[in-house]
Amino acid sequence: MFFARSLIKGIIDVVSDFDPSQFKTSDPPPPRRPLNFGDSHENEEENKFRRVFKQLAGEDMEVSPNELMNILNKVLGNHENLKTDGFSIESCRSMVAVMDSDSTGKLGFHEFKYMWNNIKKWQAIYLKYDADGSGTIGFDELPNAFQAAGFPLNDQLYKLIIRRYSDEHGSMDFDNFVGCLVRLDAMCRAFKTLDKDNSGSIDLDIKEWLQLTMYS
Ligand code: ISA
Ligand code: CA
Ligand code: CA
Ligand code: CA
Ligand code: CA
Repeated sequence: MFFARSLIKGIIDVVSDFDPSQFKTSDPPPPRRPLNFGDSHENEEENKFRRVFKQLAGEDMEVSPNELMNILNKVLGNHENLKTDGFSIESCRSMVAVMDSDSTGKLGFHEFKYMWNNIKKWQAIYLKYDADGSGTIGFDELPNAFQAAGFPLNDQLYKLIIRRYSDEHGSMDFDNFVGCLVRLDAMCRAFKTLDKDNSGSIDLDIKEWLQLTMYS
């Protein structure tokens, strides 16, 4: 009886500690479907993605920063409404580093798929929140766009992000938008993993700090 009561108290504590305004880094669960309905379609999608991945990744079955740059810049060719000066090798090296959870130096199937799905989602947000149709996300459009992407930040952080990722007029183009969100998403996930007791703060020593910041 005591055990049951403390278990229920524990659950209530967890539920009431939950802050819905927290950053949303993980994908929503897949929509419910009746059993055996839509499965073949889903497998077909997955198979198609695997086939494309195999071609992109080549012999080693992993996507290197160079391979990533080529893919992204090729796809950009089909999107004239996204203003960009193209993905640079440096931004692709940084995206691979921050997404490379198994430290192979390249993106495996699941690492790549997670990132691709995010880019797909963020592309739609980019177009929707480019309210003046300029092709870029201006400083006045940025808070709504980032909020829609699951990152309701404060003014100080928006300013810092604009300083780092936007041009001298405060406009962010598409490759910078994606580079910024890949990093923001990954750093939030890293924080959540390290903040095991969900206290909102983490404790790192110098080596852990350098591990986190020097390969990201
Ligand atoms: I760069 C880039 C732009 C758009 C990468 C991916 C996407 C999403 C969709 S799937 C597309 O291929 O057009
Ligand atoms: Ca490869
Ligand atoms: Ca750019
Ligand atoms: Ca990897
Ligand atoms: Ca705009």
